[in-house]
Amino acid sequence: MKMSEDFMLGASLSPFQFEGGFKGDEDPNNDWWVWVHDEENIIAGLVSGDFPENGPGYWRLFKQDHDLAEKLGMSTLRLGVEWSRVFPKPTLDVEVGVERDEEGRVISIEVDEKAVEKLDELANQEAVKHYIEMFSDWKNRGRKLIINLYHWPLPLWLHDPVKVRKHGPDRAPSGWLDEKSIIEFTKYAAYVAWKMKDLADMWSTMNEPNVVYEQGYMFVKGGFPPGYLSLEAADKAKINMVYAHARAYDAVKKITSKPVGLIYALPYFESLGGGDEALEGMKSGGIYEFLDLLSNGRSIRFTSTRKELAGRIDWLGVNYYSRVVFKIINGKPIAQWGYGFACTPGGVSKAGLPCSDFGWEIYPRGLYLLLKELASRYSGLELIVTENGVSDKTDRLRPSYLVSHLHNTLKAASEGVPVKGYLHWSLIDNYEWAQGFKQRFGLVMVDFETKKRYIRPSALVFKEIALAKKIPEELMHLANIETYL
Ligand code: PGI
Repeated sequence: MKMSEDFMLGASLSPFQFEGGFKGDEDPNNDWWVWVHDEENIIAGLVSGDFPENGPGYWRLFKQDHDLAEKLGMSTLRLGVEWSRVFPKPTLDVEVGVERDEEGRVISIEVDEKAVEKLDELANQEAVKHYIEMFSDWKNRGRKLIINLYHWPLPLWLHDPVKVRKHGPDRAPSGWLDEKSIIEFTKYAAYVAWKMKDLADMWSTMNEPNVVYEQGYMFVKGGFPPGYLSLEAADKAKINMVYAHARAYDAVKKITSKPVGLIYALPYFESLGGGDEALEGMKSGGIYEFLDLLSNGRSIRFTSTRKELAGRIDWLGVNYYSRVVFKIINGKPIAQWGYGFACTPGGVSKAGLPCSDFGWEIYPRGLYLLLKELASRYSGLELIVTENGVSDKTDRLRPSYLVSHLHNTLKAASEGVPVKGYLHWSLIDNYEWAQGFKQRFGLVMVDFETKKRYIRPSALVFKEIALAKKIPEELMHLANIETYL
């Protein structure tokens, strides 16, 4: 199957997971840093005891990694900026014009020139310069760049996750639970857009806000900060993040005409035998509410259309790894063990499909079904697969994982779904959050001791496809994951 001439084929990276690796390059000023170093978290087994400062060292080795990406034929990279590197100290005192409705919701934020100049005085200029150097190095190779502004760590001055875990959100800086985060995020977004506007072909405000509020406040055994169980908190964080995205969207759009989007975690939700209505209800209230609000301003929680949220998304980043399977019991969807994200590491799912080192079922057809579903729900919205990959240390499954998912992406495109690119997660092995270094997602392997990069076979498969601008016939056998059992 052929790719269109301008199809964006490449990889995604994030700051926290890739930058660390060498002494002097650490960024200890964010919640994730404190969280993964916390002794109690380590002893409780909430986090691995691995540290990001022992990571692949992209902050220093970015040229080498861009060489690799170029060699593998990548046209596009999604890179990110770390908020806490740019603003290690509070920006709270920088005045901006905040407008609210009768209910107190933040409907507009004006970050004027004076405010941007103040932010410039507060920013860590060395870090800003370094990001510009990294991004320019990629852009100067004539390639495309997507800049993402937030991939999970929050500056410590906004969020103290250990205090929140121990004492609750009322007695510590509480991150997305505090409405202030909307305003501070907007300042940060405006500032970065102002500094780097010529470098990005596309902008993304956030990576997977849904994972942040779900893992932070609902599935607290997952090892994400602040690990504070409260459905009320999850909902508050969710709403504050919708508003933060919308206000940041407005701020970035004022500075550049480039498309501004959002990256979202989108498993494919499926039920075993019927009950689609119950499942649909759950999807609308859960996974799709955030995106519905940003596209048409509507949600059952509000009585009127939220005009200050509607139309605030130019493109949607789709992070797809696996599915979530439900059985409808007494009219309620109940998630099923043995499928999707809930499988045995290295095993076989109940559907007979292979599972990754992480225990995630490999279900490429879910990506096709998801893209079709998104295209019909958000008609006309441009989509990019911004993450798709597999934890597979030995590269046993990755070649087939890659080809089968790309094949399903191109199949959706050939049927008219506006999917404009496929970015693999990831270029190189990196720091997998609470799991540390044991989950290996790289097309390229990293020896974390020596920081040496070694090309895995799947990287060569990627290269063949990138150079041919299609999946060559000789690789099509890999599109069928079942044959690799
Ligand atoms: O786990 C692989 C990658 C992470 O390394 C990325 O930072 C993150 O954006 N991944 C998988 C997902 N999201 C990302 C899919 C959703 C998910 C998130 C957290 C599933 C389980 C835990």
